[in-house]
Amino acid sequence: MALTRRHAGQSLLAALAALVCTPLTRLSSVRLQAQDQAPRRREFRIAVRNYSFTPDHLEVAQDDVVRLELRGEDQPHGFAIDEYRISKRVLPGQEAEFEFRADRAGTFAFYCGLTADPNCRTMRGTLVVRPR
Ligand SMILES: [Cu+2]
Repeated sequence: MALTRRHAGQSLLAALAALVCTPLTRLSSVRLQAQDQAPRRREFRIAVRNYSFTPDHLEVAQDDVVRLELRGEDQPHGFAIDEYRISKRVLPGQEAEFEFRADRAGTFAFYCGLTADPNCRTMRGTLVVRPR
């Protein structure tokens, strides 16, 4: 009787282990993949002053929703990314905020497109969108 009960107990444990452990392992790897692939929201604050963008290097994953807050600090500037058809004005003492979905992978230049001040041509930065 005692032997049967112990045997039944072991079988029950084995069955529980098979039921609980295996699906959990699979579930957690599925969840990890989902986290890895789910579009995220990314926010960057960029100071625009002295003919430069700070930071001047942004890195996101493809399909992330990217929110940029540009803070103008000295004179009027612009912020443009041709491939994403983004062209914004950044005025001194003001913030320009906007969002876009980074649906194209690659490395893209951003720059100030104002032509009145020749120094604006030196204003450059890079957006890297890693492919999913
Ligand atoms: Cu400028």
